[in-house]
Amino acid sequence: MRVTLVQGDITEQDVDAVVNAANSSLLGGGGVDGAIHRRGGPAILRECRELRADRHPDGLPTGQAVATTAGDLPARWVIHTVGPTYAKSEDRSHLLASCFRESLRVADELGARAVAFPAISTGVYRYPLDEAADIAMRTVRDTPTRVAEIRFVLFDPAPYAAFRAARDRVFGG
Ligand code: AR6
Repeated sequence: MRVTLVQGDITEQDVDAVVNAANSSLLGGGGVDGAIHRRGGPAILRECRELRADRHPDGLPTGQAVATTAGDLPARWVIHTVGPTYAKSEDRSHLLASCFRESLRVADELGARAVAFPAISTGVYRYPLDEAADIAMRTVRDTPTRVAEIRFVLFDPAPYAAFRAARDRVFGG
């Protein structure tokens, strides 16, 4: 398994599956979620509504993941996962780790070989970048998977630098 880093837009990645930093409604939002639905077109939202009605009437719980097709995106699938909001008073790192573990489990079920992840929870959900990056790297290191490439796609220079430093810490520079 290779861990790669790209500074760019996750909706443009030519991979088997892209992971969406969704919310539990599965009905769209801002950030990565907004970009994926905008670029991917209405097919993704249609499938999200069906998943919501059939399997998650109360919403997708934090830390879990589900897949839809990817509509007009270059990828074949979107794996929607719900990160935790950051709270100083409570350690929610297990929920963020669960997003990566569950997304890789779904990727294995789909047979995806290359999977792109955004910096889940570090935008609207305010998780500190360095912490989120360490959790991401440690969890992908410790999760057995048939995925051959895990590509972290960071929009801006600051998250890119944080994830690169975390990769060096966790995997050795
Ligand atoms: N490609 C890659 N990274 C991006 C892109 C993009 N196109 N757009 C933003 N980022 P966020 P969260 C970065 O807020 O914190 C939504 O409303 C962004 O700079 O997308 O998990 C959902 O519906 C940040 O570093 O996800 C939820 O309600 C990172 O992606 C909520 O936001 C994640 O930011 C989820 O919040």
